[in-house]
Amino acid sequence: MAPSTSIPTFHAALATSPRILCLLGAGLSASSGLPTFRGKGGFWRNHDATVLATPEAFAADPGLVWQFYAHRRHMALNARPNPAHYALAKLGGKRGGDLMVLSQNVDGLSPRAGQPESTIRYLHGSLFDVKCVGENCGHSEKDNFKDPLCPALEILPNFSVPKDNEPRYTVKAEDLPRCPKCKTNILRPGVTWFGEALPEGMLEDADKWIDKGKVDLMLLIGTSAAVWPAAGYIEMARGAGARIAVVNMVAPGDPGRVGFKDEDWVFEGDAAKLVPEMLRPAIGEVYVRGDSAQ
Ligand code: BJW
Repeated sequence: MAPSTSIPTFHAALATSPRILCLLGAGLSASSGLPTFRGKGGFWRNHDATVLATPEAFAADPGLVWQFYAHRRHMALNARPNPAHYALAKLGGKRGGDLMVLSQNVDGLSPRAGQPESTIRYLHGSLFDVKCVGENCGHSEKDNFKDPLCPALEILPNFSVPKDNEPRYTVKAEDLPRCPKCKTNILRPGVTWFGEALPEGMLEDADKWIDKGKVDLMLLIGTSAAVWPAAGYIEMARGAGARIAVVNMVAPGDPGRVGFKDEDWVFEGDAAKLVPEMLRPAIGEVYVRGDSAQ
C-alpha cells in the first residue's frame, strides 16, 4: 500500500478529524540543535547514547552518565523551541481535550513552547527532574533548571569535542549531586531508562484518552518508533480507527509495525518546517520571534 504525500489531502482530513493523537520523538527537536538518539546524532563522545541511557551504565559509572546528562541539560537550556513545537502548542490551545500528545522527549522544549499541560504526557520524564537513587527515600524534584547542577558537572569549553575522543576528566561519585533529604544517596536524572517503568499515570492517561472513542488521526513526528511501550500506541490508534501521518527526515517503510494504508500520509523532511504547514488550516500561521511565537 502506498501512503499519500499530499498536504492538501491531509488538510482536508484535518478539518474532519476531531480527535488527534501525536507521538513525538527526538527528530522534533533536531532543528533546535539537539541530537537524536539513533543514527548519526546518537553518539556522545565515543559512547552510544542508547547505552548511556540505562540503569546499568549509571550503576557502572554514575560520573560518566551524569556528565552525559549535564551536557544535555546545558544544551537543552540553551536551545529554543522550533516552529513545530509552537504549532503543536497552538493545536493544543485550539483542540484541548481532543488532542493527546505523547512525547518521548525530555528536553523541555514543548512546555517552553506553551503546550497546554492537559494535552501532553511526557512518557520518558524530563532532563530537569532529578530524584534520589535510594528506593526507600522517595525524594524527587521537578523543574530543577540549575546549570551546572553542581560544580563537578560544569560544562567545560572543550567538553563536547575532545580531540582524542576520550574524557578530559572524570567525576567522582562523591562530587555528584547528593540527595538533600536522605543526605546519603546521590541524585539521578528523572528520565526513564530501558527496563524502567514509565512515570506514574502516563500510560493510564494515554489509555483512558484512547478508550474515549474513535481516534481520527495519529501523527508520528520525528521518531524512529523503535521504543516500547511508546510505539505500541501506533497499533492502538490504528485499532481505534486512526489514519496515520508520518513526519520524518527519512520516511520509514512501516510505521511502528502496523503497515501503511493508502489513506495514510508520509511527509519526508524537517519537522520544524512540515508540522506548521500541515497544521496551518487549524492554527493559522506560526510566527516565531526570539523565545516566543504567535
Ligand atoms: C527527524 C529530523 C527532523 C531526525 N525532522 N524527523 C515491548 C513492550 C514493552 C517494552 C518493550 C517491548 N519490547 C522491548 C521492550 C523494552 C524496552 C524497549 O523498547 N526496547 C527497544 C530497544 C525494543 N522498553 C523499555 O525498557 C521501557 N520500559 C519498559 O518497558 O518497562 C517495563 C516495566 C514495567 C513495570 C516495571 C518495570 C519495567 C522504557 C523505555 C525508555 C526509553 N528511554 C530512552 C532514554 C530516555 C532518557 C534520555 O533521553 O536520555 O528514551 S531511549 C531513547 O529512545 C529515548 C527516546 O525517547 C527513545 C525514542 O527515540 P526517538 O525519540 O524515536 O529518537 P530516535 O533517535 O530513535 O529517532 C529520531 C527520528 O527522527 C529518526 O527516525 C530520524 O530520521 C528523525 N529525524 N531529524 C523530522 N529534523
